[in-house]
Amino acid sequence: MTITDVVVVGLGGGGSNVADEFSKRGFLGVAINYSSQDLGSLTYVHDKQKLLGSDGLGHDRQSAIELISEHTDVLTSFLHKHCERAEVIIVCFSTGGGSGSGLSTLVISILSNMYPEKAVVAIPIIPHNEESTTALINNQQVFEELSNIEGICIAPVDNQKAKSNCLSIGKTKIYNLTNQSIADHFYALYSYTNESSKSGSFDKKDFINLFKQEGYCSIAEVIDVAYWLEKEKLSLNPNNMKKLLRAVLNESMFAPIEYDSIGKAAIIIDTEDEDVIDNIDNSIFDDFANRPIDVFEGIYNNEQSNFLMVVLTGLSMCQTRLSEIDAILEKRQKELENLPRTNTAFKSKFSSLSLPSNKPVQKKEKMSTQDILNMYRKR
Ligand SMILES: Nc1nc2c(ncn2[C@@H]2O[C@H](COP(=O)(O)OP(=O)(O)OP(=O)(O)O)[C@@H](O)[C@H]2O)c(=O)[nH]1
Ligand SMILES: [Mg+2]
Repeated sequence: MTITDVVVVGLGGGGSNVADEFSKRGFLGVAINYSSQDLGSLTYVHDKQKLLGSDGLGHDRQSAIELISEHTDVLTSFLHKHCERAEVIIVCFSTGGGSGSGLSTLVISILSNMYPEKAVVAIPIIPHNEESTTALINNQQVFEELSNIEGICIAPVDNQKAKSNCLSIGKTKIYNLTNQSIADHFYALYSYTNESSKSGSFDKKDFINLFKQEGYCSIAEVIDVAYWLEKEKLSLNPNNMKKLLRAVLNESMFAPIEYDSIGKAAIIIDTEDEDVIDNIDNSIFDDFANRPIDVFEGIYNNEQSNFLMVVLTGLSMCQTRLSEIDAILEKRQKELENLPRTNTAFKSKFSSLSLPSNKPVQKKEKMSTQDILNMYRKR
């Protein structure tokens, strides 16, 4: 059965690929794009909207807005059709391209204006450090625009994380790994809202309230707590669980977080090992400047599981990551300034050389296709 209380809207190529992964896991997912090829490559989304005016925008995010200005009702009625019944609306897009990046803040503003009572979660995908200057500039523009929209939750995914974690694998695999990992996190969290527990359940209202929090979001998921502790050479105690959380956040697909404020948090613990449960308490938030205003807990005792998930919302903007991109852009600007003026004129010393065998070309009368055809016709 399709999950309809959480709807995922994918914008542009990258964003729609993420929406496709959500749909594969049972969420209602839809895609919006200028490119029919990109839309054609999706397998699981429930509906697609091709926008008119162009077939892809070649990283020009400004024209996404200009082109949509003639057809805004197409966009709003598509959004209304799919988001009306949802409680949480997730909007995925890459910030570096043209279509998704250009449409993103418009779509998010339309949605939060149309549904002030719903949780709107933006998932912007930040380009990695080696990407084009245009991609990096587009990213900075999107984050400036996002910071002017009130009341939304922003979970920034960072392609640089996957690139640094898996140095030897190609671009497509990096994208797939990242997309799957985002959808897996949300699916795992959502799935717990259907499970009951004597020790405290994380229910659907908790899920919704968690994402209604304004600010930035990150998710740390530990499939096997014992394995991670061993890997980090840590024994089981509350202080080390805090270190574990920090290490897992560092390795996640999400952009590096800031520790200067936190709004809400969810802690899901699923293990039969009571020691693990007893060693996780609110001291895991000691690294933050304040304690969360609300913590939603879900404690489950499924056999053979040793699972921990911590979701943080209401964090500060990912300043460190955005400043890093500013520094790269500054360096590239200096490189451009020091470049000699691009020379496009070419003059060869030999362009008018006449070879001995060169006979002047005799001007021939142009033949019609019928004449050529006649030459080959059987007489
Ligand atoms: N994680 C992830 N990143 C992607 C994926 N596809 C593209 N990207 C990133 O997105 C950027 C390119 O944006 P796209 O989403 O392809 O662009 P678009 O929104 O379709 O816009 P145009 O094609 O320029 O009109 C690149 O900088 C990549 O960093 C994907 O499937 N997963
Ligand atoms: Mg595209």
